Amino acid sequence: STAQIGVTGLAVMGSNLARNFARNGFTVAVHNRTAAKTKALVEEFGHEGAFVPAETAREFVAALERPRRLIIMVKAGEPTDAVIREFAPLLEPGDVIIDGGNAHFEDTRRRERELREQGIHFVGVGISGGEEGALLGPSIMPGGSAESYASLGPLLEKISAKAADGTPCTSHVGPDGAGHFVKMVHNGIEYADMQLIAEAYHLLREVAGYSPARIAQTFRTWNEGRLDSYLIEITAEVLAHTDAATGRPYVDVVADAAEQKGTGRWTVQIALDLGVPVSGIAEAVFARSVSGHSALRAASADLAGPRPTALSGEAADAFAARVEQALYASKIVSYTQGFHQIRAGSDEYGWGVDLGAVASLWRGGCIIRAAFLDRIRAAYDARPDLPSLLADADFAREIGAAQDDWRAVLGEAVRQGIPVPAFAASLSYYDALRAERLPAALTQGQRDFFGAHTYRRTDREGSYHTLWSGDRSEVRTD
Ligand code: NBP
Repeated sequence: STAQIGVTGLAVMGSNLARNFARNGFTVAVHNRTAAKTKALVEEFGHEGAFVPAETAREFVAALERPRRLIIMVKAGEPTDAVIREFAPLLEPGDVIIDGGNAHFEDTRRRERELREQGIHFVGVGISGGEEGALLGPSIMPGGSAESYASLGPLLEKISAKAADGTPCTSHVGPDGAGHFVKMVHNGIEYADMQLIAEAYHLLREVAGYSPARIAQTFRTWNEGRLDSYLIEITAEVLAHTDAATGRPYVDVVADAAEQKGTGRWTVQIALDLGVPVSGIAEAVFARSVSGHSALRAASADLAGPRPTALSGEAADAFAARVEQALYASKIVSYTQGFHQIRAGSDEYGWGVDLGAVASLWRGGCIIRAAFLDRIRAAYDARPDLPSLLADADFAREIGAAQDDWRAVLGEAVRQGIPVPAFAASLSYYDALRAERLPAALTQGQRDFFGAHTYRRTDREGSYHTLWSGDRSEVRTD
């Protein structure tokens, strides 16, 4: 047994992760259900480092140093359970099974519990960065026991992305499902970021009247400022791309129906369970859903409404500058909501997640990597109990400075009939939090009227019910 780590599941993610370990000087045992893939990997990339190919599960386990560290990179769901069933009987107490797939954190909690009974550490690890990240350095979000991190952490720190200051983009997130939970919220934030960028593009196209090439240039400029991020960078690349077959902008020949694999949906489902308002993320998930309903859209094409008329010259450029403000302000709200969800999950499951550390490990390698995350980390480092990102003085000041333009952009979008669900949800969240009184008092009255659900008063302790169908006197119910 010579291998420090093993990877089973050699599709694109597993192969690239195995190569990343090998390139970093580790001896890697490699295994795949279909053995031909193992052979192909070693034939093609064997020169990159030390691989130990294994045809059978038994050979694979025998190749690993103890305590064994075995990474599963197969399709999430039942395949992961099938692989665990195959390997667990071959392992010994103290060994570590790592699931690097996109598992639901509830599955990770279950698997961790079951394997703990056998003395095996099960570590659910969120990995972000796609194929390229897996090969060159992803952002890695490991859950599982602190003991398992002591054995696994140094390897992950070696192969992970590094932030600009050299810090590895990985650290122990918390026990059992914490890593996969944080990866899930990462993807929810990714959906929101992408939708906000899409709305900004739509406004620049229809209201500012910019061409895709001009918008690409605008995003490149924004990418030099506070919006500096991977998603803004690739947005500029996509917008600047020309379709070879037609010579038209690529963005004009792609069908406008966005697809999804499910982690954004999970984020919203879990947020509903935890009672966390992630309205921007939810609108981003729904926006993809609306785009894909072609029959519904076709049936609604004749509905009345304004046709956008584009500005020009300085007015267009002034509007574009406002869109940058709206995008930045909405982005602050998305991250506020996402971090709130991580805090709520951490409280619910007793994970003790350090939010500043999460912001830190997202600074490189992952899809939402951005300069902005340094600021979030600083906010939580300064005040680990920060109740909301909007409670941070710097973010509050920035969003306050952006809000006039944010409102102007939304006003224009509404006037011109351009859908901006994520911008609008973000501004409504901001205004709801600042409101001295919300109409929820009326909601409570209605609930008490039809369901005797009771209410609290602003001026006295206790819970009350009004006898709506009687003499409308008030009774105390507690
Ligand atoms: P896939 O998700 O396409 O899975 C293919 C792999 O699963 C192959 O190695 C296949 O073996 C194996 N597999 C299946 Br399917 N059923 C199996 C079973 N019952 N027993 C054993 N092995 C089985 O691969 P991927 O795109 O590389 O993704 C791997 C994981 O990483 C997934 O959970 C994914 O969600 C996650 N992830 C992907 C990305 C990304 O950008 N693609 C990013 C982050 C995380 P075979 O060769 O014998 O069919």
